[in-house]
Amino acid sequence: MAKLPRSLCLPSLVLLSLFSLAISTRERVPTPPLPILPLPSYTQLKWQQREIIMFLHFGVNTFTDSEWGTGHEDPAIFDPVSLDANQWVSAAVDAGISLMILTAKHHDGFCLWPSKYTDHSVESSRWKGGKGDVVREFVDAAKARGVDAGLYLSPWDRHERRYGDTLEYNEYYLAQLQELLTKYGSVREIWFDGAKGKNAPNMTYYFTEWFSMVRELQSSINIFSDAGPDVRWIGNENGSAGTTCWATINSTAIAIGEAGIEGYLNTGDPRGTDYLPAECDVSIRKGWFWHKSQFPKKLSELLQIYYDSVGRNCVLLLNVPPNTAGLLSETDVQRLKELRNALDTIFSVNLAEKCSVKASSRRGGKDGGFGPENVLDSDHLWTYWAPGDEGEGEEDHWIEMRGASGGLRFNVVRIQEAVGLGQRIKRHEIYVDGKRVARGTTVGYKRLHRLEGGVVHGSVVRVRITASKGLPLVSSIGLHLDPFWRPKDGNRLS
Ligand code: OTN
Repeated sequence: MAKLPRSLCLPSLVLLSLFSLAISTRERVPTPPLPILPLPSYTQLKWQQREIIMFLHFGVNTFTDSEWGTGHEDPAIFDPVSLDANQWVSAAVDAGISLMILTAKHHDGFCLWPSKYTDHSVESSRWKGGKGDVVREFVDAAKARGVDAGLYLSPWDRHERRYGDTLEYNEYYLAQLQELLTKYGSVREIWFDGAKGKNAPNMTYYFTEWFSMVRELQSSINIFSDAGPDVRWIGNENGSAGTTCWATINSTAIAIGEAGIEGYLNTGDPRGTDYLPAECDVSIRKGWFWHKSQFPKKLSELLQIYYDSVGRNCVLLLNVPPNTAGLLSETDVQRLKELRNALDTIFSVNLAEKCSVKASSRRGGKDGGFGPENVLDSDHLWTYWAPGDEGEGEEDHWIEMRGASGGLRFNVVRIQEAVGLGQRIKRHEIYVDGKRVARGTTVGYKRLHRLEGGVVHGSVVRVRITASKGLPLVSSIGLHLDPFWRPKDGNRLS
């Protein structure tokens, strides 16, 4: 073999050793943990990060002071003379809401758009002389402010004479679905309500055909119904998820409109084969539609609902009903602003950010890229702490934040999982200076603990993961001070 000239020997040897070092180092860089199925889709993750979505129940019920219309209402009663969808959207934007869902047709069958398939619509109303289109004004106002639009199309229709004839009504319903999903631009959520009166004619809905049409016509949409396929119902209308709440569930065990599954919907299933996160729908008032005699919930109630929904791995679908003028009532708009201001006051400061952080172990060692410092950055999904595999089998994994001198004062702990790789944590505990201050089961996209004992003052906060499916992957931890929290017997802020 030809000998290398001396002048070339040294650089080549250096290069060779660097190359072999690179190879060996590369071999030491850990691969990310394998995902644990089932996993969320891109549209589900985008939906989950919205946290709060606005529901808008509006229609003939607004003018009859009722919740379920009979289907015999005279369209002439519909006349929201001051309707301004821009006002609805401004209220949503000011509340930090990025998606709004309008009831295009509720159970009474009255359509808020000039459907070609029925005269029971705005076209027969006094509003704008029958030339108006509420859906059009809604989607245009939303688009103008960069807010996404969703639509609700009630399967149950108390006006349509075809209802009860399975083939004819499904064809009618598909025709209306096609109108809404082809004429009004991008629709990001379609809402199939399973509500139906006890005496309603029995009929079969062609959900498979409905869903495939939705998929064909709207590429970035999430489909809501009790049983998904993208978003499930939480099983109640008071905005409260289970303290254990899995995004996973077996969709074969649930059906739209089925009674008796509310508990299963509320908690999900750790062995669920489908990733089907839950939406907690609740109204800012007592009713879904606007009633003159009603008023918005107190801020304290709405905050608790936020903790019991968004703080339990769900999305809050908060209904704000337009009134007979076609506007959101000022009291409701003001309450929404108070809610946003309160949430910003609580969560805009994370006391953990100034802490030093360590963990029971880390995947790939110091430079592996999966260290506990990842829970303090602004990415709540894709950067995360991963324990080392050597942690497998040990009684638990833990991550610890140590405050600067003077200690930490907080009454809320926020924990988030990297759910893009599957929801994993089954049980966890929180300690301050060695004393347990909270414990829980699931975490998911987000788990919020409002500490029962009120404000705690300490230096070392340890989050222990005492059971999980595979390795727990914690993407974010927050320590917050909620001045609105009034624990039953804990110490209060003021
Ligand atoms: O009177 N109801 O129909 C009713 C009362 C309490 C809770 C729910 C309902 S209907 C229920 O609404 C859900 C959304 O809030 C889902 O659409 C369910 O399918 C429907 O049955």
